[in-house]
Amino acid sequence: MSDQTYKAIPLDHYQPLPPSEMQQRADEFFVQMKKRRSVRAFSDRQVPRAVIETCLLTAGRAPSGANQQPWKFVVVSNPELKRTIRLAAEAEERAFYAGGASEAWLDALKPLATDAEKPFLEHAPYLIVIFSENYGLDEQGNKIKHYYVRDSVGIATGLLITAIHNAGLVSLTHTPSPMRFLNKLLDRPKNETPTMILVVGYPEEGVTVPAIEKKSLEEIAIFKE
Ligand code: IYR
Repeated sequence: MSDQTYKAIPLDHYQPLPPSEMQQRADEFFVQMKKRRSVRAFSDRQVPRAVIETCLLTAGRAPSGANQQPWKFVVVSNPELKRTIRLAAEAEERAFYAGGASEAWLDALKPLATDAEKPFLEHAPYLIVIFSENYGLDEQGNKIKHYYVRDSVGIATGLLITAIHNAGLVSLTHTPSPMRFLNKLLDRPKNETPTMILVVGYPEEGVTVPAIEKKSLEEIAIFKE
């Protein structure tokens, strides 16, 4: 048990913005984020590793339960390893699409026209495999309980997706189902659970995306004034 509290330090760099500038920045950010789309076909054009590193540092700034930062990002660019992941993911996905998934699930997915073929797992320069640390381990190997793991990793993933978009790259949240095979392929211990593969790179030339709509403000927010 920890018997110490953190030292309190000033909130540095905080500068409130005048409301007009606040609105302008909120608007500009929204304009940028409206352009974010999940892309399912990637070019094999290389991405500088330093950009990925900085985006990961941004993800690592996410708030987390008790500041436990229960995430691990395994960054795969090795072509043979990407191929192995593709083959394993496609095997799972073939079973999923052939009836492993419920009728209702396959029905919900139908408009997106996805299938078991995942060539992007080989074409994209980076696969960021995101693991949740369900519990920690102390020096003696005792389990340390982690709190709000899914929420924390979800927030970090959101920051990562935003950082990648902001850097001018595209991504896809890919969730082969089930995906425990990733522990073995990537040598991760059993306290870590894979939550998704974030596929990162440039879009394939001429790529199309589905004409989906996002909900309106009225549909997603309720104000009690
Ligand atoms: N994991 C499958 C199926 C899939 C599931 C959902 I929910 C999606 O939004 C998209 C796909 C696949 O990647 O094809």
